[in-house]
Amino acid sequence: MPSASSLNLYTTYRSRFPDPARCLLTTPDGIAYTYADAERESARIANALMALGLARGDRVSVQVDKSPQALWLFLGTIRAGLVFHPLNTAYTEKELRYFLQDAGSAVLVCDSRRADALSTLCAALGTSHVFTLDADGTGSLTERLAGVSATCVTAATAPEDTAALVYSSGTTGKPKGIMLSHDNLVANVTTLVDQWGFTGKDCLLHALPIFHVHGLFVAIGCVLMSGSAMRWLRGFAVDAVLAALPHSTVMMGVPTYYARLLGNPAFDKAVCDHMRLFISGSAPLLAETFVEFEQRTGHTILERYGMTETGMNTSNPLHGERRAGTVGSALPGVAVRICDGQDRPLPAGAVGELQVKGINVFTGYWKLPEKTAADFTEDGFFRTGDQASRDADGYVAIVGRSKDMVISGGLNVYPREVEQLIDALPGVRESAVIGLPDADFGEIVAAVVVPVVGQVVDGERIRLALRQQAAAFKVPKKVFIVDELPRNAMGKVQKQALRDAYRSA
Ligand code: MCA
Repeated sequence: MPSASSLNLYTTYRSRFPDPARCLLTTPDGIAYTYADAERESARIANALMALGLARGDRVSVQVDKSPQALWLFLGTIRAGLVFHPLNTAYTEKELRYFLQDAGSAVLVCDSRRADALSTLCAALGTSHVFTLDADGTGSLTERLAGVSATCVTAATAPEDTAALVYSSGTTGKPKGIMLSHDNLVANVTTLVDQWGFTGKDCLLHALPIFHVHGLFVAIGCVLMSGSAMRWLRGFAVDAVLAALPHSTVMMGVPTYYARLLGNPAFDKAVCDHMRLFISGSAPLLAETFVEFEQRTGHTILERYGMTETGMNTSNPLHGERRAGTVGSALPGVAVRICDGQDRPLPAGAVGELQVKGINVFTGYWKLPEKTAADFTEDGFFRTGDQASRDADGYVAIVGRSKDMVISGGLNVYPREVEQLIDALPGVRESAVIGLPDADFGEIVAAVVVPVVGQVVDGERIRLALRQQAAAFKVPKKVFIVDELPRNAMGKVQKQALRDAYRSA
């Protein structure tokens, strides 16, 4: 039996489930799944995983397309007391090798098209179990569930036990595993449901991928914790969103979604008639988008701010003024401060590093205690690396980043990782990767490349070579070939000079 100090994310979701016959999700093909389906199918997956003889805390790595079965897999992994390790479907085999090895995965679930190549990789890495799960819900995982009991006792996990391991790249170019505990995820989603007014009457339009914090723990979490329903789209497509909006009440998205909707004249007040809330995050929402959206639909987008390490930290209010260019104020239970270089809090209006503290903040980087220690202050605040200011009313505005990072369409890209790949290509002496403004993605990744003297390199070839090694969202959309990079007196590449030079290229 669970002890008094146990807390499992699934059990918490389950405690808020409505009548089991209520609809949980409707697929793009119009197939409806109920809360009873979620309970039954996740139990079968939990039982099948436990039957493998895995130990509590073992990592289940998952690189699959969005499907209801993928959601049952997430829930089943949590119920079994295992650690869910979601992977972007865009990752190449080279990237997967790193993730599986670093995570020490016990299980990999992947698409059947990649099964042969990844089974060989897993055999080499010691990942004992490989299953397939395709977008249509078929695969060896589903076959394995035949005859497996549809009831299970959810594992009693401690609040600080890791529920999910989510990787994010870093300034050194090596992705880091972010350990999110049951406690972190429960605390954050409980706050969000309350702050954003989710009830069983809501229907969330879900177009996000489910391998990131935004689409999984925030969007699906709010639905499960409020007993509401969702309409699923496989990905973001304007026509499909326009068709789903009249049947939905809430939408969550990255700014690119809202910019693309505004690009279609059919997106107007009438199509949003049934909606109560549009939420934006994962990247800065341009004030122009906020204003145009309001003029076109009568809705003000609610912008909030979070990170994989912390879940959501601040939010504009459900009731009250939503201010363009701000991410709102600290969520209940989250302490937010703006500090100088010595971790001293600054007064209202001053720009400094945004630091956060609360149960929402992750327990640490996987196998990187020194990196974890360096990213927290002595008094336990997490250094976000974002530069921000807070006004006298508590509204926070993110004004820049101290980390060298590009956010493209809501996905973080670390230049160092891309530079290392480019620099290893034949004929390349060195490179600098920067973010350039883009109307669709917010920012795009661009590379400025210096060839070895006497050699010729071609931008398109560089893109093609990178495409073999890295997910497409990391591949520079633009490549500029130059004779040398601008450097300061210390020899450091002046990225701001490059951004200024190529801004309008
Ligand atoms: C796809 N591509 C991209 C991106 N996505 N390039 C740059 N940035 C991107 N975000 C590439 C593709 O690989 C392809 O390249 C080309 O662009 C078009 O591919 P397609 O599949 O058509 O992509 P898309 O439909 O245009 O996708 C753009 C998107 C998608 C809809 C904005 O990236 C998306 O859904 N982003 C959401 C990401 C998200 O969930 N972030 C949350 C992280 P090629 O032509 O070369 O093949 S969680 C987080 O940030 C924190 C916690 C928070 O606060 O939420």
